[in-house]
Amino acid sequence: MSNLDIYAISTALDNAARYREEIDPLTPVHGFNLNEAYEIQRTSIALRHARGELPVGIKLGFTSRAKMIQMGVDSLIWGLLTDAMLYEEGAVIDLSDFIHPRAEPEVCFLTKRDIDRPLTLLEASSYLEGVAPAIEIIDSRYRNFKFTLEDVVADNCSSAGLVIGAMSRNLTDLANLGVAMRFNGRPMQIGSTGAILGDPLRSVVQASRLAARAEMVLPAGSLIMAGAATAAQALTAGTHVSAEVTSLGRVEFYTGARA
Ligand code: OOG
Ligand code: MG
Repeated sequence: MSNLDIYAISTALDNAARYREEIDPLTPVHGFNLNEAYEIQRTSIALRHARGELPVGIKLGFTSRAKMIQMGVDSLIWGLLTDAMLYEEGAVIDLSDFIHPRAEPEVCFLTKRDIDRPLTLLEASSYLEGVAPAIEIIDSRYRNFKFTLEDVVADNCSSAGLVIGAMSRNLTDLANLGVAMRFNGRPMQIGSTGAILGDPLRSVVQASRLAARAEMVLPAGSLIMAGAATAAQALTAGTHVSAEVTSLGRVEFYTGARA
């Protein structure tokens, strides 16, 4: 048994997110393992729930090579989403809500049945209500976005913001759709949904396995962020940010000036 102070570490990460103050990576000092990192993640999200934030679903991270290479990390991870992370589509998002935010184009699923066991790829779509183009705003609480796998898991996989476009029921043929993220109309990241585990539906399969392993039921009506199709791009003030996924449509927001 380690005598790791899970609660103290969770509180430090929660405070870093709440007060937008970056911190040094924690593993060099505390040396926790992956299981402990997920325990820290759950404990720090419990602090948000205690303040009234509601669970809205989960996100997967490092489901694409582009992201693994950008961040120097090579395992699929997952984090917990709350309603406080949701921003309205088309909104002006104040960058002073964040430390050093980056945007990445994703697809987001909405579930229609409880996911309470590991699913196969064939059954995944029958658990889904719809799919939408989405932009995730990530904001590592660690200085310069530098972390180990355990650090980023403890930090709830850098989760900070979500902008989700209109849901479509077209859940077939998601495996090779064009993805383009534009800043002020200029293409910044171009890719394909195929970059997400070969088919973003596989993110639903992975989510079902991870939830089952954690003995967690993902209730009907949950969001599942499939993971970025491309590398993330740093956000600056005064930018119109859009992500377009062929046949699913476009999602957009604006960045407001820092205070
Ligand atoms: C971790 C989050 C990874 C994704 O879509 O791959 C992620 C990070 O890059 O800071 O959200
Ligand atoms: Mg992401």
